[in-house]
Amino acid sequence: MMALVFLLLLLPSLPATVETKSLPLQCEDVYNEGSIHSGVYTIFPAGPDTPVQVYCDMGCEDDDSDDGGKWTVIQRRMDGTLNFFRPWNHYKDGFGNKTGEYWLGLENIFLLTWTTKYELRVDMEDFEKGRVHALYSSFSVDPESKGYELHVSGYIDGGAGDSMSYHSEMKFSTFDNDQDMSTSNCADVNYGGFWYNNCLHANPNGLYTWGGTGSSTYRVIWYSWKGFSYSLKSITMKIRPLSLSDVSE
Ligand SMILES: [Ca+2]
Repeated sequence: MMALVFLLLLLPSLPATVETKSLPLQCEDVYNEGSIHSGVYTIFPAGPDTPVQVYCDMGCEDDDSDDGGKWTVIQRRMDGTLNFFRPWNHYKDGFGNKTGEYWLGLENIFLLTWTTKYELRVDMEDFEKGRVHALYSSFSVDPESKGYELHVSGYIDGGAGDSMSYHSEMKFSTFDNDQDMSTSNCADVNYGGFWYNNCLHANPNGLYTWGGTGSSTYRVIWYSWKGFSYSLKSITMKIRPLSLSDVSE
């Protein structure tokens, strides 16, 4: 009797398991299926009907190879060619070109991180060939009903200092959806969309200004490395299921 009940419970779930098995959820799956080179791939964070293009940083092709690769890039600035001063629905759905500058989209980031433990690595570069990073052993984003609230912790220094913890437990804000802790509209004042607090220590989606001087937090800021005026040459936010970090490095 028990065996029969078990079989009946098991049977309906079998076809679905087989059907979705080969669809990569994120870049680690892409890598494990044999695509070991960095580039643009299709992933399926929300299931088979909603393919999403993403840049996969597989490592081992540049001097950042020590980070283990298999990263899903959720945000990238590199040349200032894309406008990041955008409304809520753009940040929710994602925008940009996956071969260049882009934002993956809050809904996709939420779908990836709400069931599996992820780590976050932020790579950045200045205009004097300086390269640093910040690693966080825990990264997740709540559903839209909770304002896509950010949870980031477990900072590990890579020379950049910790400018993300200030943004943890914050909801996401855009100029048309102020969910920050300031009486002002942080997204509007700082030309971006982010998990603004009151307002920021990091502004990866701010205005790209090729360096800069004077206190101007609206630039592409990572305060603990370059202060509140210097706009970074490049910044990349990338995530990976946490279990992988145990076997790499
Ligand atoms: Ca506000």
